[in-house]
Amino acid sequence: MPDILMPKPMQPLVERELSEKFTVHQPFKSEDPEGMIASVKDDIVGIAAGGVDVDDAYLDQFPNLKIIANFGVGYDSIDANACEKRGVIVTNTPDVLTEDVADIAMALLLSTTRELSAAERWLRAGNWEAKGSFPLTRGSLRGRIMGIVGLGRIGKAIAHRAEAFGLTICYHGRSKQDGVAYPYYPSVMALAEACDTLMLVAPGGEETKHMVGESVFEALGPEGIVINIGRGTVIDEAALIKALQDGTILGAGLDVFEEEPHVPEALRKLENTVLLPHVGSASQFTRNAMAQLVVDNLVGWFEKGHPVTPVAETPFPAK
Ligand code: 8YV
Repeated sequence: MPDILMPKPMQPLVERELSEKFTVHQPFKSEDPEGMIASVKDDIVGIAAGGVDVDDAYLDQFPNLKIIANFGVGYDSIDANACEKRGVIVTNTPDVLTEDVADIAMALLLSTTRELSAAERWLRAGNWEAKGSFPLTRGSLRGRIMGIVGLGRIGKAIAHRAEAFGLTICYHGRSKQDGVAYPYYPSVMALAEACDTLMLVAPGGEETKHMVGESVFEALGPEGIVINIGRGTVIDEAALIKALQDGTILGAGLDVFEEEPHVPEALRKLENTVLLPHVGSASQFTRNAMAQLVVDNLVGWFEKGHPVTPVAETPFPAK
């Protein structure tokens, strides 16, 4: 049976199904994880990766590696170009999480705009009875223009929902998309000038790092709402905290942060934020579907000769 490395714990489904077809090495169960990896490194042909940083130095350890199956649609923790140069295929888990993530994006938008978390805190603290009604919210969805950064599968599912809520949609991405009627803006700055609600669905990595900072917040203006469901690194978090503190924008709803699981205290103290612990895809239904896709990619490669969902940098067949 081919040897698979599982560097960190994954869904029980992955462990169960992989162990039927592969020899699975789980260093986190060993008293000497480093020693265990060193003893099998030449045998490892596949990696089932959840939250593992893969760069050239990491790849150097495994001379016979063929495939890395990532648990997650975002694979910014894996240097896919370095993998491509070595002929190592990278796969991710697209589609199966789209609807759940889009739901959470809308939940964050509603919670942030209508201050639902603060309203609930008000009730739980006994303030409704003691002090009366929760103050009227300055924010409302009515008349809002949503600028989506990253109109991929998840971005489109959010747009679909937002249209049903009566929002006007526009977008920015690497390029204008054929067959998409929403207005396109060639930069985040131009998009921010045209909208008041910024929905960030962009992938992580160097290309998008701190794409949203002080000038973008100023362009959004005092009614501005920022929602981030993609990767925390896309936002300059320090600049966001300042913009929220001084009223440059109205509020922010965040599912992702620059240095998870660390969330700066300044952000946690702000009443005009809604903060979630990266739960976009975190239902049992969706996480099981993602886990199954990790398994299917490894089984597909080793039993049928082709992965199910290779990433763009490592297409199959190779170009
Ligand atoms: C992952 C995510 O499940 O898919 C992604 O890119 O961000 C999440 O859905 C999460 O990173 C895994 O812990």
